[in-house]
Amino acid sequence: MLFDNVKITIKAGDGGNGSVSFRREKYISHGGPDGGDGGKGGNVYFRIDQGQNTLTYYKYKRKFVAQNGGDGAGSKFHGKNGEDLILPVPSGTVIKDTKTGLVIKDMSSCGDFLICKGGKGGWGNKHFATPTRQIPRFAKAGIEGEYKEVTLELKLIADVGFIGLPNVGKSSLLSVISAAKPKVADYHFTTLEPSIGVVELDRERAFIAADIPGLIEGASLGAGLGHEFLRHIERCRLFVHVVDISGREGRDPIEDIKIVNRELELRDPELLKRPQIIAANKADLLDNACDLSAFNDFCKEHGYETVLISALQNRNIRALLELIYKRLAELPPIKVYEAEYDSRDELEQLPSHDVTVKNVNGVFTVEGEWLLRLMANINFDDRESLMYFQRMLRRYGVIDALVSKGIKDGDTVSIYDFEFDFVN
Ligand SMILES: Nc1nc2c(ncn2[C@@H]2O[C@H](COP(=O)(O)OP(=O)(O)OP(=O)(O)O)[C@@H](O)[C@H]2O)c(=O)[nH]1
Ligand SMILES: [Mg+2]
Repeated sequence: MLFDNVKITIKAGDGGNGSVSFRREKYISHGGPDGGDGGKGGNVYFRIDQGQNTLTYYKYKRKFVAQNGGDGAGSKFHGKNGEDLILPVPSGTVIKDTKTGLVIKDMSSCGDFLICKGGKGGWGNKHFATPTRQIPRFAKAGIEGEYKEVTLELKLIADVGFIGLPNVGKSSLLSVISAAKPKVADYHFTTLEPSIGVVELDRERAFIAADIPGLIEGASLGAGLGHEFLRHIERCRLFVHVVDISGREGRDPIEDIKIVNRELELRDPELLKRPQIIAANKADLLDNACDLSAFNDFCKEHGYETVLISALQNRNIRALLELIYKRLAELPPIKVYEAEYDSRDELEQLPSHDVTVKNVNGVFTVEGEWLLRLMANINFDDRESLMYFQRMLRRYGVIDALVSKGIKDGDTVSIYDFEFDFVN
């Protein structure tokens, strides 16, 4: 069984804690604070691995956790940064948020994608000495790494998908036009997982073709293997519908085309609108007296271009490839799924936006679980990100809470490892 859909959980590393420490040396009576910062938690990235065609990597392991940052220590010792974690996926993997089903990222042709950001290390007390606070006996805890539950769905990347009933010669065709070596045999469901091949017409012209397991009646409802694999033709720009024109198995090619098309339509009516070229295979088995007029009329009526081929004898294959290439050139590029998911929505879904505000010697400290989530996504060196942070503080009542505690302009606000002067 092809492994092409899996739910996993991912957690980036937590930031290490800042340290509380004071310089203690002989002959130095009042050494200042020298507690170092915690290290940053490791990030988690997805990376395309061209060598993989399935999600088998995730078959037995479903939880992935990056390393935490180390704690800071005295003498300004900075905690060690947690190592990043790289999760390999085959090209064409669509990452979705498990809860909402929204697309986070389509890993079809991109560099590494940061899925969970490691938490920042907490500041050691060396940062907190001010003229009015010379002996800071506190440091900041590291910020938690991001956590996500995601679903990985493989949707292969191919220009052309070979569809058709079992045993009609889809794999045979792929094996004669590309270097792919799918298994070919004279029984139904020889192909159990999609295979992909690069088809080169000449040096400049090439396309990618995918051979999927045979579809049968009821495939869209789960019969046979088909429905599992319909997902893999969703991105194809063009279908080559392979039929056994010889009727060797006592079948009628017209009926066969109808059956497969009905399954496409049941899966998604859009699939039926996609252009199809009919490859009437096994032409070598036809005798000269054979009448194909009904078949030709049917194809004409439905606007299907047809090529009579023999994969076995390599007959007319070139003509088929030229036609495929010509049609592809007229079609839009392969679909890439747009991201629908905004990590900022996550904030809204959190069950609570409560905060506790304390006035500790004139410094207003604010704490709250959700703030850690928010801060994990803020780049404090970036003005826009910072403005977003301020808006969220206002939206979720942090500013009001500070005011009700009696804060005045110019007072210091401390939110985990971030401090600023209050201005309302
Ligand atoms: N005579 C003849 N036999 C062919 C031709 N193409 C394929 N075959 C035979 O038909 C049988 C099925 O071929 P496959 O390529 O495995 O068919 P498939 O459509 O991939 O089948 P599934 O993977 O089971 O869906 C094999 O025995 C092939 O040798 C052809 O052009 N002529
Ligand atoms: Mg096959």
